[in-house]
Amino acid sequence: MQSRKALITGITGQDGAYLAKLLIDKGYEVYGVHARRSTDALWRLRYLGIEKEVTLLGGDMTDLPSLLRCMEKSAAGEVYNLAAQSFVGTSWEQPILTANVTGVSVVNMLEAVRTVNPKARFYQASTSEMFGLIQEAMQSETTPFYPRSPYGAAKLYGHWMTVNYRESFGLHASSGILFNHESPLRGIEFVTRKVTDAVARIKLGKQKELRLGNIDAKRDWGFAGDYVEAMWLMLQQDMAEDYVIATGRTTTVRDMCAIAFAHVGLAYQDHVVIDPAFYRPAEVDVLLGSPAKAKAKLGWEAKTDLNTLITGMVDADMVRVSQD
Ligand code: NAP
Ligand code: F7E
Repeated sequence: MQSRKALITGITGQDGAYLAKLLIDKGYEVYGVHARRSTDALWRLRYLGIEKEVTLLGGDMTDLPSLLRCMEKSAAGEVYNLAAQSFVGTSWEQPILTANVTGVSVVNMLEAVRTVNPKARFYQASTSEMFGLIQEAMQSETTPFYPRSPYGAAKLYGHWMTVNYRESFGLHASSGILFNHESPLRGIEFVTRKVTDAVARIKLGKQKELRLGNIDAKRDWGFAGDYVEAMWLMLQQDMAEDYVIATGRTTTVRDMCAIAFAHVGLAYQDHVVIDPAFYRPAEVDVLLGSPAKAKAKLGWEAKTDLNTLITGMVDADMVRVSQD
């Protein structure tokens, strides 16, 4: 039997690496769009032991011809569009780049699919940041959107264009509205990893304090490894649809910190310093997702609780920091 072929944009990111591993384990031939960088971007693929098992194709999300070539060379039947400028804080500093890479580029990928293989199934990495200033206490697929950052607004454009290409051209295009998901492979600028890395450094005597912004913000945090399974499940359905992927529980940054510090016998109050430099121009105060549709239609639910997630990230950072 011929192996199934998948193309992942953003393969060097947190989700791209976990998704590539999942697909390889399922017997897929995995291709990734790889934007040239002057520094090493392959550390996550190496961490998961799959650097040699994926085929990287040169390309950039803002360069349609390169995406057309990636579609042709890979002959992919499933396309997972994960590439983005994904850090909310940076989106106020680089709003135009964020609009191009996170928003308009979704249409580049949709056009590449439509041109080269309109039968390919397409996944768009949408986000709970589209709910922003929440319009319902628990956000679901029918909750109105109200983005609060250039990132959220760019993602909302990509989301609606995915819906539009499904309705206009009949593409099998699904949008996963994923709430925050974390792992030891999370970028260091995001709050969970910033905390777990700092906890390890403080415990090992390499750092004294941790400077944070709004620790009263609440997020619905899950494990990235669980969430990539939901992406794959969406593309196995007969009908393309949009799904919220979340745990259904929300926690403050403060309580997440407490878990991380307590794991190594420390109290967060002794080390966390509030620094307004990390406040955002407009905050998303609370997010809480309803995974009811995903459970009913995909049979998906989050397997990893916050305590297991955060303590596992601290353990991984203890190993990393001790080898620095
Ligand atoms: P991430 O770690 O920041 O990865 C982003 C990926 O996009 C990287 O591989 C990056 O490549 C690539 N990329 C950036 N600009 C590019 C360009 N111009 N051309 C080609 N590739 C480019 O993000 P993540 O956490 O894995 O998230 C995956 C996707 O899900 C993103 O679209 C994100 O916005 C969305 N999302 C994430 C979450 C979450 O909680 N993690 C929740 C909802 C939605 P380099 O490594 O070379 O920079
Ligand atoms: O912030 C607060 C911050 O940067 C979480 C991305 O993957 O998830 C992510 O976006 C909260 C915010 O993630 C610091 O103000 C306090 O309220 O970890 P974060 P995010 O902004 O929720 C969504 C779903 C995505 O789609 C995005 O791509 O934590 N916070 N102090 C801080 N945040 C950071 N980064 N650093 C601080 O010092």
